[in-house]
Amino acid sequence: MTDQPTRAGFAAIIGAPNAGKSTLTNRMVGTKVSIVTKKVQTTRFPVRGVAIEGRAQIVLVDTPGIFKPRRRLDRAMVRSAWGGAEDADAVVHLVDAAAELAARGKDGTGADRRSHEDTESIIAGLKAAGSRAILALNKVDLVKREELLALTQALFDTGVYSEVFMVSAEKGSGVKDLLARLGAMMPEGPWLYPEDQSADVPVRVLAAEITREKIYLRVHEELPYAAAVETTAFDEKPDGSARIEQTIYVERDSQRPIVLGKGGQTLKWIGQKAREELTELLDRKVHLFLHVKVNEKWTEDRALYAQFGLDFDAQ
Ligand SMILES: Nc1nc2c(ncn2[C@@H]2O[C@H](COP(=O)(O)OP(=O)(O)OP(=O)(O)O)[C@@H](O)[C@H]2O)c(=O)[nH]1
Ligand SMILES: [Mg+2]
Repeated sequence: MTDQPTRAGFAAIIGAPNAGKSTLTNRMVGTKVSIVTKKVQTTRFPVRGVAIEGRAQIVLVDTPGIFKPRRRLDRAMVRSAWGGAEDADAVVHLVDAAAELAARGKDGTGADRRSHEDTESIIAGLKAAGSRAILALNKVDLVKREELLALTQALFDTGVYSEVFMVSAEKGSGVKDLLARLGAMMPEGPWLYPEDQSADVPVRVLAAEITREKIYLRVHEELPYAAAVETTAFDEKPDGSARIEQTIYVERDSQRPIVLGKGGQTLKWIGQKAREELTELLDRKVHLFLHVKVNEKWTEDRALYAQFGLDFDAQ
């Protein structure tokens, strides 16, 4: 064992929105590094999580979903996802097998068809790049084994995949095998991060993401895709606790009362849930202060893009 060389590299996870990329990343890292919701387009910028597999360190790059972009933020997100794939030693194309099967059958919903179209466009992108990816069929806990065979064959026939894995990111099945394969694909070399580091996301950004997840969980029906969270202050107090201030940006006046809720109850819930998770993450007492601001132009704010490492001018 000890005479085996160490390995380290990057594995990008790309796929349509909602395929389960963040769930898979968290599962492989063994702790939560990226937020997960039922909503599409949850992840907005590449998030690095660090997984260890024997002597290999695999830096997983969880990327935003790839879809047909319309707005500036969409374009920046999709660009960053492809950027993550270009720089990687291995690319995993994660496909929601349940949505894909439904879209190919009779009972597919609009969401299934959109997922299918996005998957097709990713295949076209991989073809154009001339790269080979690992196909990972996700959510196999929701589908019948025998249905997977035909789907695997159809996808494999596109010629853009080197191999296929069947996984359930949520339940964990098949994930170990995929991780072992990724470990073997990493180039020989020293590890890129200290052994005990599991994420490479600035803590201010991670703190803002946690609050955004709680907003999505609570008001995802009423507030489609319109909120951003910025950590404006992060101070250590003499007693060892952390004092965090965050601003929640919404696009319209009418969205403010949605986030606040009756008598401020919704915002209180969001703050409480976020604080609980931050307390665990930071392993210390947390004082969290949330402000809600209307900023019609937050999706046109260059500085906010820079904070998340997104390209404001992506085409
Ligand atoms: N049943 C089942 N659900 C899953 C599985 N993996 C993920 N999900 C669910 O799928 C939804 C989307 O998961 P995410 O991990 O946020 O998906 P994503 O690909 O990161 O989505 P975006 O960031 O929006 O592109 C969540 O509700 C997950 O709980 C799985 O293996 N089985
Ligand atoms: Mg995600």
